[in-house]
Amino acid sequence: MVHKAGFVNIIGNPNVGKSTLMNRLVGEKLSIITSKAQTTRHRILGIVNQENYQIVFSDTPGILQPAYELQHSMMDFVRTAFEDADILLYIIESGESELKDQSFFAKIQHSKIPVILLINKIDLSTQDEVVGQMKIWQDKLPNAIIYPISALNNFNLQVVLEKIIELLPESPPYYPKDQLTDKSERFFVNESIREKILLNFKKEIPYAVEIETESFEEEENIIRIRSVIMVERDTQKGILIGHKGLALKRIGSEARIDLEKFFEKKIFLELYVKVNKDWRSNERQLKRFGYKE
Ligand SMILES: Nc1nc2c(ncn2[C@@H]2O[C@H](COP(=O)(O)OP(=O)(O)O)[C@@H](O)[C@H]2O)c(=O)[nH]1
Ligand SMILES: [Mg+2]
Repeated sequence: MVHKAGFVNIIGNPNVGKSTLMNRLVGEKLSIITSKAQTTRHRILGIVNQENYQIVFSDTPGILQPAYELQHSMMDFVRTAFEDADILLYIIESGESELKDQSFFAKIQHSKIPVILLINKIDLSTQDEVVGQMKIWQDKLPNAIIYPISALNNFNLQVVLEKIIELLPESPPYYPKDQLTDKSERFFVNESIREKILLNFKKEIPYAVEIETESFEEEENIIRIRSVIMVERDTQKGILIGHKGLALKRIGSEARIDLEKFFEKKIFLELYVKVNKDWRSNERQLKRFGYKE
């Protein structure tokens, strides 16, 4: 039997639907999704296993011009995704023109590996607009294979998956066949809490937040979790906790509902807030949170 396996790395500007796409292709909510840029901060693997193939998808942060140390690390994750890809999935939003970083676009143009360009969110466009977009992109990236899709509505994703399988190199699997991702249980707890903070707070709070799960204890009928939410300043701590602790309570109960689905078990989630001054610009803190080697 011929076995195929490879790395299929998803890249693109912020907010185009990279995480939605990976979750759909893998069939699990591995990456958090919001309408805000910089929702995804890490490179997250999602592995699809079948008897005769293994696809290792990578979701990556949206491409941006980094302004502080954390964002530099985020772009390092994008860079590594270019280096080990067997297939690039370059995803754009209907109507979008340029990548936020020209050097990344040049890498796509000169890529020696197959590039699949996905024009996403076509549920928001007319048929004529989609046809026009496909023409424009075929000129810009003559070597790319182009598909219009709607990740949200699961439209055309089966066709994309079949193309990926066709293009996969012959190789033994890279990961055990029962493995779904490279991230730990604690990582998904942290991300779930961060998603609720992104959804509940405007402005700078979500960008100043990092979560650390201090304990994760699985018992027969329940998982007991204690996580700390770190912010950069005292004022942010007050906002996160809210009047009579209501804001924090809401984050906790929304995250718990998602985590009970994800782990298929009852969850007890304890949250508290701590100030970790300017962690986003601190090399040592970024290492501690897994943003740097
Ligand atoms: N209308 C529409 N919205 C989408 C589609 N795919 C993703 N979105 C939305 O676009 C936003 C960003 O999605 P996300 O997957 O987090 O994008 P990422 O930043 O590229 O990872 C979210 O609000 C999604 O619900 C789509 O096919 N159609
Ligand atoms: Mg994302």
